[in-house]
Amino acid sequence: MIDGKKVLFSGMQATGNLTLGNYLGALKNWVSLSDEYECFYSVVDMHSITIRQDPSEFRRRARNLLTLYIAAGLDPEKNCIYYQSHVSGHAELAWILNCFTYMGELNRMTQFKDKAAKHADNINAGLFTYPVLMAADILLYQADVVPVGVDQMQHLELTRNIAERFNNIYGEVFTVPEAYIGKVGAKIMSLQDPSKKMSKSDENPNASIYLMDDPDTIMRKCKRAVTDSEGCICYRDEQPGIKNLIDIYSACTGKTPQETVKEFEGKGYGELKPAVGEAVISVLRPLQEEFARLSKDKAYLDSMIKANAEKAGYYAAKTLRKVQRKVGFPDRIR
Ligand code: ATP
Ligand code: LTN
Repeated sequence: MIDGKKVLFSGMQATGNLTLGNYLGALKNWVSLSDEYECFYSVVDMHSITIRQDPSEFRRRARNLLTLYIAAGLDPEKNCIYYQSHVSGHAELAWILNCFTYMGELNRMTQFKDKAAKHADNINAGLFTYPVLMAADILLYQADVVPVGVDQMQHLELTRNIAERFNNIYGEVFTVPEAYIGKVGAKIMSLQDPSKKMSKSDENPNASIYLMDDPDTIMRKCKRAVTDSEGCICYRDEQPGIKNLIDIYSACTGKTPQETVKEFEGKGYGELKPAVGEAVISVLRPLQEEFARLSKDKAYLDSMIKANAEKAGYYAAKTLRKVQRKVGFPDRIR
């Protein structure tokens, strides 16, 4: 608890260009949660170097991601928006938690197996202990809730196990966090293969709408979206392409899928697709404008980055000191 509010932690990696899936499934929910909770939203750049990055490109992407958090509506005066690498407590706690995590547990992580297969030439120790750094992120701020996609549930379960294990040995040190899985836009699928999720690492650019796509590109991608030959605008699993378009339209307009189906009753795909395009354009346009405006305001962004790194550092240090004392590290002489 901070000032009577429950604590929320989440983060995103600055790898690749953000998609509409990232926005509707994550960022948009973050904004809606920011009044209820004391929020920490991190650009988790330390996680990103588990895969080789080009330094200048990486720095640019991380800055863009942080700017996008704010452009999407997260007020940096209320929410702690910061770079993970600016708070050394993440690395320090991760080391301690490494000593409370078993090889067997990490061996079971499916994301590690997937990433190791994808990057067979660079299976580094960081990739293996990635979930421990993630646990440190969350536990450092004593987070009560963690909004994540279903793909991160295994890592969150591990975080809970590590927290409980530590608490069993040393007493109530960590808050054991709960996952928060959003309802709307929980999973946006690829426009080219609706059996796969829309993903920023997809090689086919037509499969994803990127947050920085211009209106013509968005419209073209929506019109080319893979559907079926049923000809009925119905919300059902047998028509995954249409179901996805209904989901996107609903998430962008604030309607329920049922309301959307009603709106398009008796109409054809030729009417649905451009309507989806328009709905997406009207959601992304203000986001892009705000992003462009903020990007130019270097002084403002820098001041927010500095202030929030200090704020995060304050809370991180509090937990870290407690943990260090519990494990028996000697007191500092002041
Ligand atoms: P990558 O392709 O690099 O694996 P990604 O696009 O799958 O990336 P992540 O960085 O893994 O995205 O996830 C960032 C956040 O966006 C997570 O909270 C995740 O659950 C959410 N997210 C990602 N893709 C989608 C999607 N298609 N629909 C809804 N939410 C998504
Ligand atoms: N592993 C997550 C990103 C991430 C995260 C976190 C999410 C790193 N640390 C802490 C929530 C809480 C991902 O790849 N989406």
